[in-house]
Amino acid sequence: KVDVVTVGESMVLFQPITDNSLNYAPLFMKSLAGAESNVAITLARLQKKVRWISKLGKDPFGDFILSTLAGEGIDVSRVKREVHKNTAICFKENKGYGDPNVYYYRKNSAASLFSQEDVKEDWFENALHLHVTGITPALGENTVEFIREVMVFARKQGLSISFDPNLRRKLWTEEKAKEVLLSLIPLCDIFMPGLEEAEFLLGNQSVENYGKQFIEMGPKIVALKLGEQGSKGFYKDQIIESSAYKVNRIVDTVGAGDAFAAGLLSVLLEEENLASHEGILRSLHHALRRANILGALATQYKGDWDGAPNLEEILLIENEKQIPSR
Ligand code: KDG
Repeated sequence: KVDVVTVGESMVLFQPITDNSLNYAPLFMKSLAGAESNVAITLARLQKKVRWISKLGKDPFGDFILSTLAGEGIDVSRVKREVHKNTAICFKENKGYGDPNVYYYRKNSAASLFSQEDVKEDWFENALHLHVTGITPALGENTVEFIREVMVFARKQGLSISFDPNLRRKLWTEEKAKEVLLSLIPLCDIFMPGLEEAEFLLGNQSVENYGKQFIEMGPKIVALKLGEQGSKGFYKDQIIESSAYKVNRIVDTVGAGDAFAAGLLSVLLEEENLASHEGILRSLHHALRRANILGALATQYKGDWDGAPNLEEILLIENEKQIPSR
């Protein structure tokens, strides 16, 4: 059984070893970025069975991404390697203040070539849930139709679907982003936007109205990420509030939304919790709390996912217990 399938692009991530502008940085460390693989790794650490599907170049960077994800216990058997295409790369600039800057080198990458015809019969074999983001449709000429097909096909196969809009303004025009992201919301069961994304999609409104309007578009559950204010869950006419997990200093905010998504899914996908109305209400509380904790912890380390806790650790944190040192 596979708990979660996720489809999207991963990139090799380079960031200066010490906080510095990219202009003058002399030394870089190499890691892995990609919203969907961030979610995949965090879920795998929480002992969920995860399948990550993508296209990679047949190059050393593709080898690196594949072996890292396989090493985290993720099923990469459906990944396709493209001989004449590159694996995408990106650079993260963290000057030690403000949100980091991300520079992409991903145009015409292997994954940007995804089209409808790539969706394969065996992608969702034995799987319960699909997680996708609004980054994939922004990547290439055919990726809007591709992600739509992925969602429609997964639904036909009986999977539930979560969707994080992950608005990336550098990848497409605001007009196109708004039109496409809004059109994908009715195809998901769990929608998880941030406050800024809600405002981008629906204009300036109250948090309650955002939740209400997204629910009216079709998703069963909406989890609205409110940063330092925690998060709010919407289910039918219920609103569940969850306060933020306090951290002392923020090192790097990139990857926090993905950690949130993994935390939310890891609880909501416990079968018995999604089976009944009471179960959803009960588990939404716990799901939002775990999501808030994981999101906050993701701001404490430099990479997107590198410091993500395992199940044993998150259970101790949830119960306000010390994590013993190894
Ligand atoms: O959510 C974090 C991602 O933004 C980062 O890992 C890179 O996937 C990425 C993207 O396209 O921005």
